Amino acid sequence: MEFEQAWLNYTKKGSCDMVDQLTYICVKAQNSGQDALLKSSVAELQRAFSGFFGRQLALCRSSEADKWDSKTEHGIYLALLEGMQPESYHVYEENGEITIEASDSRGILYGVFELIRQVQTDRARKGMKIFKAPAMPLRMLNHWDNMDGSIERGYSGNSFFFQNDRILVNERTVTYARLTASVGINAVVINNVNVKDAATWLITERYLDKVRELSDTFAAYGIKLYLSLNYAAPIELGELENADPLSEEVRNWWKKRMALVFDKVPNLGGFLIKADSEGRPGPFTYSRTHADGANMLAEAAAPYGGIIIWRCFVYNCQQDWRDEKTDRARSGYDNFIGLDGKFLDNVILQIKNGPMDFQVREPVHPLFGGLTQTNQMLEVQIAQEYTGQQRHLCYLIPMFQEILKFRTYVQETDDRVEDIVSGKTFGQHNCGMAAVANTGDDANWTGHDMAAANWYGFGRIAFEPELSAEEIAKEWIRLTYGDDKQVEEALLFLLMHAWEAYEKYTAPLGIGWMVNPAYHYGPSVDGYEYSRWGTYHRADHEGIGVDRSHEGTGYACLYREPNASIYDDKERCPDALLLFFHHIPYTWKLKSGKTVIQHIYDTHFEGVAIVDDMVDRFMKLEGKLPEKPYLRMLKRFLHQKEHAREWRDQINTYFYRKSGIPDEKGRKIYGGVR
Ligand code: GCV
Repeated sequence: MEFEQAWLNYTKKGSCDMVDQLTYICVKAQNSGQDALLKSSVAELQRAFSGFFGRQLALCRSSEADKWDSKTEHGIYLALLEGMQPESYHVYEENGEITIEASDSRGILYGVFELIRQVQTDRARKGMKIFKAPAMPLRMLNHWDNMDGSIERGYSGNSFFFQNDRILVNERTVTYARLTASVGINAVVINNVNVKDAATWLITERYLDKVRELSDTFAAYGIKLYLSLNYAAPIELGELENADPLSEEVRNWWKKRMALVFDKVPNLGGFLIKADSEGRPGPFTYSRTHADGANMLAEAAAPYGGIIIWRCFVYNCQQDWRDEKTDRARSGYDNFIGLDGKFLDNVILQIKNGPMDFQVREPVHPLFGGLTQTNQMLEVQIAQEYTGQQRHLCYLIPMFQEILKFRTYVQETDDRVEDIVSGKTFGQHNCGMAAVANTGDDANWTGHDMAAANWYGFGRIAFEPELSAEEIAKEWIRLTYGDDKQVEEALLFLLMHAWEAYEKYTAPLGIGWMVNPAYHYGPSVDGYEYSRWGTYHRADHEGIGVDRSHEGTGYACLYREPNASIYDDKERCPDALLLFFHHIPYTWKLKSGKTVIQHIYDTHFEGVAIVDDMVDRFMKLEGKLPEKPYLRMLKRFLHQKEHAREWRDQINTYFYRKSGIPDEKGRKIYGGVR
């Protein structure tokens, strides 16, 4: 399949004050010839400068630097030196020379991509001085790719890692690694957390040579490869009768398995595990805890520096909808809070941003701020499972930023989610942020061309959470489509209004879930209402919402103060989350002064109006954007325009019929109540 270069599109105009004198790249590091990362760094600079300026930069080792005439020629220096924080870099200009300094070659590579970004955005100026260090130690993508080539919740074609139970390593893999590394992502899980069939065999001789090849390809771009693991592998590989984490036989089995895997793939980062969740096996079968399961694996992986990332997405997916006391939102917290402090140091708990499942609006997961002695990672999803499936535009970086800035009150300062997952709050080094990936083998990688902004943006905020969503969006536009002001303005407007629009025309006020079951696309207000998944809105003719206050399921009380009291109180709870926390009459007045029902009608009309505006603005870019992406996007925007109406009309009609309360503005809502 053909593929494009996305934001590493070096054909666009860039500028650099010093470019006319720059003729060479000089590497100041021992054994630089053997360092794959330095080689990638040099190659990337050469590619970029030849793309931008048609200028071939020659490569020299430090000893040869003086062969260039220093009066007329200058170079870019890549220098490894002691004493800087891992992965950090300096990029600066002095006397016409550009230097990129770091203590490790990953830092050099990130510095190179920084310089390229500066050139692409016209900021590579005389006297520039940039110092950057990543906020989060682990910045990871989780691919949910299956070995048959399908992708669970994939919206941009098939897997480019797997096909017909084989691992693929090719040109596309290299470009993927370049794109991923260019935004500072340093870890990738290649296979679905639901590990079944052939994927269980990834840790066997059948695949390890190929896993090694892939891991080496990634390593050249500073990316550690991780695998998702089947907790029941000892049984499913036909070697043991059980997978009890406290059985000596099972523990030894894993020790031997890890020895083999790390021997074959020494650069492997570790494993991601979904256990006792949605039908996946886990320690519960043996009446053991998640800590027992995770620690068994961690002990086996520890001698090789392996990390075990254990997911907290654990809940009862066989719930009876009649049962109003059981609350899926509580389950992650209830399952893990009692285990705080019981995990080994090479275990990280991976926690979804909210307690449910990547809805357009959820409160922050209460395990953030709840756990104090356990390594933690934040899991977000850039695959837009519930946010338009990469057919609707939904730029998620503003949402991620809200989550990262959320104060947990676990201590007086440095208590935001961002502080916890950066390791600031508890001094941890095994922590970070993971995103469920949105890529596939479509030519543009992400189905919707503009969904690439989520991939780009995720990496950028995991590295530098202080960047604003707008700055990131601007960068992405500039890098991908060049410096046309009209293009920049229009695409920026689209990106910055997309989440707001999507939230407005879909499920209201934090309640979530009003989607078609199983494939999760499109409106179906009662789709999940009488199901076993624990995802209800409880609407009747008087009101809607789930009572999670102290009088209801008690979920609101899982937060630290003052969050708990705020969420628990209908009057103080933020409007955006009101129906998540409370069952509310349609006639209830929101802080905006509107009733709940009027808010529902208004936001649904507004959401559609924003999309109409977005599409109008987009269509003015005809002839300004390259034809192929323009036409691809146009198709999706026209679909979004129509589909947003479907959402609006189904939601509004549903609530009109339930409540019998007409729209005070008299707009068209589809009948039923006379
Ligand atoms: C990979 C949701 C998704 C599943 C996904 C699961 C998870 O339930 O719909 O496809 O499984 O989350 O995060 O494990």
